[in-house]
Amino acid sequence: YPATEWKYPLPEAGVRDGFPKYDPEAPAKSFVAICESLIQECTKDLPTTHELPSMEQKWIVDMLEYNVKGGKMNRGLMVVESGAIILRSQGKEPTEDDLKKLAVLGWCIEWLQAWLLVADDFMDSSQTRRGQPCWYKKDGVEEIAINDAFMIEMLVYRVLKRHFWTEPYYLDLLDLFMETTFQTECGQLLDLQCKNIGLQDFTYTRWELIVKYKTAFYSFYLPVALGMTVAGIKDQEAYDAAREPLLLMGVYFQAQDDYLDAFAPPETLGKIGTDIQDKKCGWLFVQAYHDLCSSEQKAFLDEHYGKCKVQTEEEQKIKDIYKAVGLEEKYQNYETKSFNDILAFKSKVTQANLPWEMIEIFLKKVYKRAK
Ligand code: DMA
Ligand code: MG
Ligand code: MG
Ligand code: MG
Repeated sequence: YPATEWKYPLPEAGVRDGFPKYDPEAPAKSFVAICESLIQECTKDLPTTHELPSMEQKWIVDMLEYNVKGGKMNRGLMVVESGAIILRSQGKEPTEDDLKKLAVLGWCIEWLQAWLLVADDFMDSSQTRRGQPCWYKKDGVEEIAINDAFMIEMLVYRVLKRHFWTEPYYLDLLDLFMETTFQTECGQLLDLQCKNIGLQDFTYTRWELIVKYKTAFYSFYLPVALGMTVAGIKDQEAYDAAREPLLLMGVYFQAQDDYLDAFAPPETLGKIGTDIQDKKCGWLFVQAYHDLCSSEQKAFLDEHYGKCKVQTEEEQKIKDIYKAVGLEEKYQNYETKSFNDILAFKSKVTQANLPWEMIEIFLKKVYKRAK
């Protein structure tokens, strides 16, 4: 192994013995404690293995602390919950180490999301995230944020290597993370290219394509697919059956994100919406522009959408148009419809020998969320 045998400690048995327990009674708190162990573990040897001076080692620790924590941790906790549900459905009560393993994979998604967001905030010219300034906005960070995003991305693979190298499903994990990252990057490209196309091409179909790729795969399919992988599921049909409703859930989740971008108070949301200034092909815009606006309202959008600055009068006027054309009600109806569309997958999922509960608990968590 040209890379692994060189300065890289192979994962020993009991690699997670010193980690705090995952406690199903206090999921969020114990999950965060495991993140702490991971940050220590993946940075402590860098001065010897990678000749990294202590200033840079400290940079990485601080950068991780700043960017991987403070989120809702939905995706990460989903790995543990779905993995545990599947193991139980197979008649195996998850062991302490099973739960730790699932939590480590949960943090791998949270770290994946962290670097995607560091890059996303830079590309979307955002100001705040999770109630604090975006990383690239910090004094002394700026362009270093680009390398930091790549750094977090690769730390995920170092965590995977240390914890899963000897598992029979190690290659499946790598494949899943790499493919999901590529899908997300395709989605981000579709999202970002909107600045180079005309508003008439901001269709509902394009919106669905963007959000399926930029959000649904990594946010909903990946967590459950990881749980299934750890539980030893190899049947391709089972993954296909899980993927369908989970992608729908992801699309619905991004519709919520787009709605909240305009209408949720930034204090609740932890971020200031930028979709109008950024000329995003968002859920609200595609409905308003194509189906609901009068020619006057449409003319206003043509003149100001993607051109006005954040938190200005023009931006407010666009939000007023969204309200005036009845988008709040349309959104409520969309929520109900999505919820029912996802429920309709119950028989397909159970036919693939998967516990329906692993879909249902996440649906209930995201339905009608306010942040
Ligand atoms: C986020 O889309 C997608 C990824 C892959 C990070 P977004 O820009 O709407 O997210 P946010 O509203 O959180 O900036
Ligand atoms: Mg963004
Ligand atoms: Mg974005
Ligand atoms: Mg958004």
